[in-house]
Amino acid sequence: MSTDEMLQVMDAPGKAKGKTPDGLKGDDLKKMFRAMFFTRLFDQRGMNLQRQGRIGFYVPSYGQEASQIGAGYAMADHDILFPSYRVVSIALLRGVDLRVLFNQAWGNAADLCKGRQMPNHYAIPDIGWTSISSPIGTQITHAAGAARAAQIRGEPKVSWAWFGDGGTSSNDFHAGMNFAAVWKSPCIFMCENNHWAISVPQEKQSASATFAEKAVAYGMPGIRVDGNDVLAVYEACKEARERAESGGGPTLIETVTFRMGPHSSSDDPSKYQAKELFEAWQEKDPIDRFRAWMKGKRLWTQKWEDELKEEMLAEIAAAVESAESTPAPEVETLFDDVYADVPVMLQEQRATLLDQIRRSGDIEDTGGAFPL
Ligand SMILES: Cc1ncc(C[n+]2csc(CCOP(=O)(O)OP(=O)(O)O)c2C)c(N)n1
Ligand SMILES: [Mg+2]
Repeated sequence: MSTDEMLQVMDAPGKAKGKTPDGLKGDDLKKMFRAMFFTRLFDQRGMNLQRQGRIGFYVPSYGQEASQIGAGYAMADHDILFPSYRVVSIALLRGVDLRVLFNQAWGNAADLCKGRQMPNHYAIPDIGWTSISSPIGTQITHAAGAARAAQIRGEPKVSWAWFGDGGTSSNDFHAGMNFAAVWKSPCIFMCENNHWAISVPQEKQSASATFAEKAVAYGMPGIRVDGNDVLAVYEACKEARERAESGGGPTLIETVTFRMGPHSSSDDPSKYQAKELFEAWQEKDPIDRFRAWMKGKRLWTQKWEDELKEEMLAEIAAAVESAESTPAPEVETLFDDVYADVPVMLQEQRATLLDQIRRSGDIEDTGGAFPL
C-alpha cells in the first residue's frame, strides 16, 4: 500500500468494507467496543471533575478511542508503552484499577507518581507503561532507545510510542525514527493525526502530503490508516508488531482521526475551529461507527450497552470517591527519591518548609488550572 492510500475495514457509516481481521472473534470485538465506550465515559467524568474544581486539569481523548484501542488490542502484555498525555484508553483496556488513575488525577498520597506529575501523566509499571513525558516528542526517542535495549538483550518486547501530528515537528521525531530504522529495532511509532496541535491546524504543521510518507525517508514502512476504524487500526498494528518481532524493524502508523473536544480542560476550540468541521467529523464518531458495525454482526444490543454503562459508571464513581477522600502526600516527601543522602542545602529547605507549616498551620494552596 502506498503512503497516501488509507487502510479501512469499515466504511464511514459502519458497514463492512474489507473482511474482519483474522483471529478476531466475537468476544474480542466486544472487548474492543467495551474499552472504547469505557474511555468515553471516563473522559466525560474527568472533564466534569475539572469543571467542578475537584481536579486541576484533564486531557480528554474524545474521537480518538478507535485509534488507540486498535493498537492496544494488537500489543502483547510484555510490550513497553510510551503513551502520550492523551491516552488513557489502553490502561482501561488492560484492566488497570481505576483508583490508580484517579489517585493520579488528585496527586494524593496513594498516587504512584506521589503527586509529582500533572493529571493524565500516568506511570503504570505493572503494565509496562512508562511515565508520560510532557515535552512534545520526547517519548519518541525514549521508545526507540527501549526498543534497541530489548533487541540487545534478546527480549521479545516491542516498544510503542504515541504522539500527535504536532509531535512530528520535534527534533526527537527525527532522532527516534532514524535511530530505530538504522538499527531495525522493534519499535512502532503511532502518529495520531487528530488534525490539531492545540490551535495549530495540520496544514500549518507539515508540508508533507501525509504524515505516513515521512517514514519513506527514514527507510521504514509508513502506513496510513482510518483512525476512526478500530478494525483497520488493529490490522495495521498487528502486522507492524509481527514485523517488529520477527526482526523486520520499525513502522510508522499514521491514524487519521479528529480531536472531538478541546485540547485540554484549559482550551476552548470554538475560538479557532469552524463548527462545520467538528460536525463533519461527528458523523464519523468511532464509537458510533463500531456500534453500527457490531449491530450488523448481531454483537451489540442496547440492553448490553445499558448494562455496560451502569457497571462502568458505578466503577468510576467508587474510584472517584476513594481518590478524593485519600489525603495529599506528606509535604516532606517532596524531598524524597532523588538523592540517597539528601544534600545539606535540601535538608535546610526541608527544615524551613516544615517550620513554616508548623507556624502557619498549612502551606498556601495556590489552586487554579494548569495553563496548557
Ligand atoms: C516541547 C514542547 N513545546 C510545546 C509544548 C506545549 N504543547 C503541549 S501539547 C501541544 C500540542 C501537541 O500537539 P500534537 O502533537 O498534535 O498532539 P495532540 O495534543 O493533538 O494529541 C503543545 C504545543 C510542549 N508540551 N512541549
Ligand atoms: Mg494533534
